[in-house]
Amino acid sequence: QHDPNCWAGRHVIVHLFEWKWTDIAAECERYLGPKGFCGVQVSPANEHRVVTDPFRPWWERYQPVGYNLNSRSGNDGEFKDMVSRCNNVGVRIYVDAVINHMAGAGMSGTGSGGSYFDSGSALSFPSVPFGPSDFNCCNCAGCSTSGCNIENYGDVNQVRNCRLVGLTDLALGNEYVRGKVADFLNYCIDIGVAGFRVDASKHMWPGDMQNIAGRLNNLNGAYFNSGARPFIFQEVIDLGGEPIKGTEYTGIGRVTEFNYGGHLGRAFRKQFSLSSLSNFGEGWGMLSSGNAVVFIDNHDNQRGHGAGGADILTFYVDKWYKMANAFMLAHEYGFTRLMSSYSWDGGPSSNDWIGPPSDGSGNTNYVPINEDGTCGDRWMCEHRWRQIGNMVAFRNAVTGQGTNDWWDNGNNQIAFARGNKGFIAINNDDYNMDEWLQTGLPSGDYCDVISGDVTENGCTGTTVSVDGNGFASVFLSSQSTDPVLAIHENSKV
Ligand code: LM2
Ligand code: CA
Repeated sequence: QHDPNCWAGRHVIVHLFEWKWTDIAAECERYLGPKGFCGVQVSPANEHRVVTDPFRPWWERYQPVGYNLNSRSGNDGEFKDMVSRCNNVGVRIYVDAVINHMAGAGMSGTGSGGSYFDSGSALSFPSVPFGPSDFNCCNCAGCSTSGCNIENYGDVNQVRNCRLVGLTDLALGNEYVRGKVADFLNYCIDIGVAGFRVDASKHMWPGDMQNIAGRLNNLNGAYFNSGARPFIFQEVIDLGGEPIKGTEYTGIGRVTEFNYGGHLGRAFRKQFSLSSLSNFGEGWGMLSSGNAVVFIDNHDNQRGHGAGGADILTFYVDKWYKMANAFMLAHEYGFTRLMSSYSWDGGPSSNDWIGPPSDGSGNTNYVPINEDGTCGDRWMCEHRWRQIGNMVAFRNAVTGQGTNDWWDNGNNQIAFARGNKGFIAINNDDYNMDEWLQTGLPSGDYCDVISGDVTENGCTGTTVSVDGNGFASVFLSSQSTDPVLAIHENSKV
């Protein structure tokens, strides 16, 4: 199902990567709700392996041990409290559903919820329970590689029936497995979640996913309209060149459009000019807008995991990152997701495994909020950067409007309007932008939400005067740390 079930007028979600449930609940109440966010993608909520070598990497959460809600982010009670508190302030929760596989093969131990598992030949996960017959066979007709692993992305059967990086691959064609997975997702739905980011969707047959989606309950009537269905967005990395296409999954729900962040990364890195973005979107061979979830970076490609990472912009290149996120939130295409990260030693190109800020035992730290609204410890909180967070209200204001009055200088200076609701200008050239441009907006004084905030005392940044014909003077110095200007109907002062 393609509708994210947002509160009316809300259109942006944020991935609070590795945050604890208690912190997310607080963030909904103190920031996300007031700023008009639609929702939060949370890290996997179910029991997972506790990996000690390397020490407590973030990726341990992509190795399920069971479907109880005891994870590094908190326990079942904390999860329920978060879902209710977030829903109460109009912020939805989307769970990262890891259902293609269980833990990496050849391990045994105790998971984050205390459950025993053995992913060796016993293939035993008693917490669910899953046993050997619940996994895809290997060295068999289904998966013919000798090591049971995916070796060739050109072979559809391998990609879906063999093991992704050694992760024990569930037989999602089996009635029993489908039932257990659906029970897990329904448990989350009944608590009040609004939908799922479906991990590793490329590695599951669309028919299996369709079957499981059909087993899902309607959303919880305490928070959602009666009959509302869970939002499903599927993680399929389709950069072309492989037989599996994102469009195989669009009948079930939305699909992550990985080309989007790649294109914008290359554009802002000046591999081609911003002016060529005038027809950005479906014309670029990407999914249709209603099928796409778009983002500048995600937890994988910001650290070189997954595919297509080289051109991706992250908080490590903050100037371009802010510019690209502003473009994304101003632009019509797709359903938008922001990334909220933590920094790590050696980043961005080394120590890609390092887990969230934590104590010596690997317990995740809470997220301290500084006086100025930024976050402490190593939490980056890109979603709280003024230049990004303020664009959420821009997108909420302009959603439903077309794009008009596109202007560019043939190079890296662009501007466009969204109906009569919002206007943005961006200068990525190394000379100033100084133009008299049509904003589409009614006459008045508007606060540029990139350089400042609208407060009771007016605008703390640049005020832009729009004349009776909709024109305004736009000056963006190439020396500015934020060569972007954005005004919208709700930033009128
Ligand atoms: C995803 N989407 O499809 C996630 O976004 C991605 O982060 C997950 O991989 C992947 N699919 C599987 O859920 C991550 C990480 C891998 C890591 C796995 C499992 O990118 O590096 O693999 O989670 O934790 C790790 C080791 C790998 C090892 C594997 C199995 O890095 O070397 O392979 O565990 O033990 C033998
Ligand atoms: Ca599979």
